[in-house]
Amino acid sequence: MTAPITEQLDDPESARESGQRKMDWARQHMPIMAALREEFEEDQPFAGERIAMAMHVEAKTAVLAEVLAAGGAEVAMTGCNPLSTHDDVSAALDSVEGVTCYAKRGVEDEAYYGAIEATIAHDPTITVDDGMDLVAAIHEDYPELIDTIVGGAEETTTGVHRLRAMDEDGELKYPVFAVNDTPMKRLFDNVHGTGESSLASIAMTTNLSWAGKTVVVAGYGYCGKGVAKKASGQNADVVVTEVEPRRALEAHMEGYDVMPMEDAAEIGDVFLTTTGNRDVVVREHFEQMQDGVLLANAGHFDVEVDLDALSDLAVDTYEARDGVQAYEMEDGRRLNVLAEGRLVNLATPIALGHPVEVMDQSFGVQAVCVRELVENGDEYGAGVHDVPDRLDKEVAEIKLAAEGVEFDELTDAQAEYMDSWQHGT
Ligand code: RBV
Repeated sequence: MTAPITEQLDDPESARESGQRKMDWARQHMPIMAALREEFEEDQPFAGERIAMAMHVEAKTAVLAEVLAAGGAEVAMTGCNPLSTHDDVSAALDSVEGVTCYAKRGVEDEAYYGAIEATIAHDPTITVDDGMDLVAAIHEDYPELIDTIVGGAEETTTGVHRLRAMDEDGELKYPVFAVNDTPMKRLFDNVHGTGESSLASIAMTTNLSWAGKTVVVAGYGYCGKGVAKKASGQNADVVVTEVEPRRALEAHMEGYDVMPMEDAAEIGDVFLTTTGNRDVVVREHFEQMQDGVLLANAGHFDVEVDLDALSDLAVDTYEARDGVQAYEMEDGRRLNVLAEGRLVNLATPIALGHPVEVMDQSFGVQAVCVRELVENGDEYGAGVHDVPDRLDKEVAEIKLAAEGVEFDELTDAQAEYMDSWQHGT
């Protein structure tokens, strides 16, 4: 089993200082977390709870963990992607009272899963996941813990998708909130967060411009929409590929070129996958691509670009830049893969994840979901649950108050009008 990060680093003290500065910066831009921290410090809602978390271990996530700990929880944290951990933040988090952090960047599978097991060894009463690794590990290897687990919360589209599949098979044995599906998460994090952070990470990693490029966005879900919009805003020509007819039509009506990947492969300069599915860019596409293309993925798992097929086709492969692996084809074309096909906004060497303000919202929803599990957990049966609207609205109201934005309320007559069907012309 993996040891806490402090025991894994040569110089944990300087790592801790650097991580603390990053957390301090994040905190300054997370008014929702600040408000919830104040409430939790006072009420201690999580006293006696043990919360296991598997998320991207960087400064914003660390703020979520410390806020839960400030509310009385014992928190055990690890990563949800081997390349997204910031070791300095991990060390800083490990030194927060009530938190143990096991995440280390770049570890192999054994240490990655060893760290997940280490968090599970804390006998969690609540799980907080980004991608469902904890729920999966507990159900497969530690089912004896399920009885004492109040519930869980899931951050991302792919995790919720997997959980719903598990639920449909009757295999999900405790309640889990679909944090991803709330307006406060999906309309901001998936759209603006993924759009901004993916493009920023690609630009910083390659030092290349968006203007004049043909950018192929695979998938026009919430993430795809964000990426397409931001790329278009940077003066790129955007091509969208889709499998769902209404989304394809939506992209078409937004003014993007919509076509099969087979055709897009020939014209794209940058390929960015956001589908959550596997085998989106494969051998026959690589065969068509131009010299110098960039291949990046913004979906949760590294299965969208078929790297095995790319390796098979390549006569040579080398690190073109930090975070960029070039695959040279027999005819001399070079296809450049960013971040090993993992989440490009989190897994390149310079990646920082989504902007702080966006994660404040997503993690605000996480935090109130954890509070809901503690307060009313027995009202939720095993399975995936939508986050109650009142909780999502609570988070929105905290943010609006912090921004100094006032908004209207329905009058009694308006509320009655909206609830009635008798009123016509
Ligand atoms: N995400 N986290 C960050 N901590 O910087 N950036 C993005 C961060 C989350 C986001 O909410 C998305 O649903 C998930 O990562 C995909 O793994």
